[in-house]
Amino acid sequence: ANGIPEDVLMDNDLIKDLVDVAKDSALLNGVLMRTKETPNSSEVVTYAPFTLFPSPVPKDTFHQALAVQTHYNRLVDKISQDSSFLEEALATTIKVDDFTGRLFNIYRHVLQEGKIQSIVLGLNRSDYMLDQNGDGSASLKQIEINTIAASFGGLASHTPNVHRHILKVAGRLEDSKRILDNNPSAGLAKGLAKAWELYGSERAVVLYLVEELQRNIFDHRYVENELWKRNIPVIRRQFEDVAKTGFLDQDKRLFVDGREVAIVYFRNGYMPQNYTEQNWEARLMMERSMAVKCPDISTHLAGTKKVQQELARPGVLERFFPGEPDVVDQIRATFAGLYTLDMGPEGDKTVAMALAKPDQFVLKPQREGGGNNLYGAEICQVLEGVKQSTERMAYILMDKVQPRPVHNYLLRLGTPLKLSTCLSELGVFGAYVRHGQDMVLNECAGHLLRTKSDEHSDGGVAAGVAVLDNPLLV
Ligand code: GSH
Repeated sequence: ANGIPEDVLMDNDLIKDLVDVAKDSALLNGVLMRTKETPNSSEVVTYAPFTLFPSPVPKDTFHQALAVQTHYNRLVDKISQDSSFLEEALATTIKVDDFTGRLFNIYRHVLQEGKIQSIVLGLNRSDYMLDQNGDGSASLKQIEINTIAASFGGLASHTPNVHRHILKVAGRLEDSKRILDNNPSAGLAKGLAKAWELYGSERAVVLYLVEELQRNIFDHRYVENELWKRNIPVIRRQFEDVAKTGFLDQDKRLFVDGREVAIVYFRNGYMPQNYTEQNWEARLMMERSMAVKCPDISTHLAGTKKVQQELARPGVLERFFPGEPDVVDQIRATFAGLYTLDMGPEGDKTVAMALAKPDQFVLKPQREGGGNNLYGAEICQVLEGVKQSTERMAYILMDKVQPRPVHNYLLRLGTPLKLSTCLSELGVFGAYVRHGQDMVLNECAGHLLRTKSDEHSDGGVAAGVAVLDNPLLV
């Protein structure tokens, strides 16, 4: 309710005009992406995909999501420091999931050798959907928390002006005033800057570890430019560059291309396809180094689906927040039902439950980047194949969150215009810096609303499924 009225959405002449206005506004406001055809050149670029109109989000759930973020920051940070928890939580997963297993090997290596950097920098994004209740209200339910390469904070800092402008041209000035300011670029940069200052070397650089195809470079550049404004030097390199030119000096300072690295900011390295043997070596070298890693290997592991599921067990949050029942309650209120697929009676129960009502669940492997989850008939197919074997332990099962669909137009280069039935996902950015035992920064760094057609069950903007959006608080 209280979104954009249907008669506006159905006014074809108005919509056609607005679409032209909208695309130009996106370009003028720097909501940009490189193209599929020329992903490594800025000669010809396009608008990043976005919705024609902002989407309604209930005010109270929006504020609930912002308010819980600093608690999530602390939670992720606490998990990252708790080796016995990580060992236990991931014990079964690493037996059957090679990728998590390899990450875990690096983790063990670093633990054994001893961490030498006491500065920790976390930049994450906790993603939610609003589950429809019977009475028409909605509950905030966490989909996942991204502790590595949490993206689109840069572009999200520039979409509010686009929607404001579109709404004004559509004759909806009052709605336009309700679009919130948002500046994750500044919030994420603040975290990077703080960690860089603590590292304490003016010449040392922030290294963006990037992939080969760099369509989303403008999103990176917004945060990067905030750093340059503060005279913090930034370089962009790939795993291959680190492998070829990188080394540690006798104090384990990391050098790449002759530059000392203060921070490695991973915008790559979250998928198995990102790694050759040489890249694994490079990741290990970076993790062993004195450079601040964003995220470090333990924080990366804290973001796995298996950890998410273990946190939902009774008593686990209490273990991380002794004497803070309010914090526990706030975090737990955002949990959807999460179920183990480990071998044994509990996991057997999960299998039976999923097979009986596959449409009510999502089957999640330990993967990032979008498009990996399984729904409906796929759940049955996969589970029938693995249910008797330990392979099932590579997955977790989660309640499927069922948000209320809303009509909107999704604007994406090369996609014909049509009215879509859409679902939205609200992300909240967190930034924190810990120095030894002291949290020296712990902030909510802004939000990201993404919207996709209900024809797709899974996938974000980078995966070509969702588009950028803004909340219209209702
Ligand atoms: N490598 C790209 C970048 O760093 O800009 C994409 C990274 C990526 O896909 N990040 C995921 C994400 O935030 C988390 S691992 N996706 C949001 C989306 O694609 O909508």
